[in-house]
Amino acid sequence: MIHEHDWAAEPVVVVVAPTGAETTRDDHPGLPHTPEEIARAVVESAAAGATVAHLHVREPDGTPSSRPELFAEAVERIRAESDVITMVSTGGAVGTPIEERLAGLRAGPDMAGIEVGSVNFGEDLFATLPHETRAIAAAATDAGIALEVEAFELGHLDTARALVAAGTLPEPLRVNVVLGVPGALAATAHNLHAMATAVPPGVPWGVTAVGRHQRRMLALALLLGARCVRVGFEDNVHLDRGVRAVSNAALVEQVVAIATAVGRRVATAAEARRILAVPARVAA
Ligand code: KMH
Ligand code: ZN
Repeated sequence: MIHEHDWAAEPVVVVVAPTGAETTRDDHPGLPHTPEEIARAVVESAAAGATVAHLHVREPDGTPSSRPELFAEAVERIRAESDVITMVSTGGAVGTPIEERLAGLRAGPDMAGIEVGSVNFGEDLFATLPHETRAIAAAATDAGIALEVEAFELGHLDTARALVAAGTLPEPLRVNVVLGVPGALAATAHNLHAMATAVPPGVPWGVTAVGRHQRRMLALALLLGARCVRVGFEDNVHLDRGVRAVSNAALVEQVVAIATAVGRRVATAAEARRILAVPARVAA
């Protein structure tokens, strides 16, 4: 829900998604592959203002992976050098089987994404059946991992609400609105507004916009009161048309500049934990 009067009152959480599952080194030669490269990108992004890292892992050759030890190493390295909130993907790559989609949870991250429905994804189907959503929700809840719903369509918000009512998704609900996936919700101002107004009151919502409209969609999200904005090579590798970002951190710098220009302060790590209701970690 959009709160008309407090759009600037809360700082904005900057999320970095450094790798994803679809971007390749043809798209950007600096795409992080190894846990060490992923952690370095996250730590650099943290210095630029990011306080959450949305993580996928790759095999050393860049193949999308869900090996638990790769997730564990990435999470461990990030925690050793920053206070960034770690969030693993349970979406994986298109076609990743559910057992593998659960693998990142074994790394003990602070958060995990969760899909509550299916969409076309380019030429593919990115399928998440109800029993798969239930499996992810149960595994994350058992492990004390906070969940963020990845909403690719308006109906996913309805489903998320129903899952909370049924006790399948624990409260508090958190939502990331995803725009610009070919075959799903397009990156338009109308769609962003429709999604933002459909988020239940009090639920922190963020925006991910895939591709060339990212900057404009995130600028609009900042004005509409989004609590989180996401950048990173998972979604887009360009600062501007034909201008590749030198690093994930450069994309963070750009969105921080946009936030500052429209009067949104960027959240500290402690503020990000408060906004997302993710408890501080107790030192092991
Ligand atoms: N790679 C996409 C098929 C997520 O992380 O939850 C799914 C995805 C969403 O990236
Ligand atoms: Zn992802």
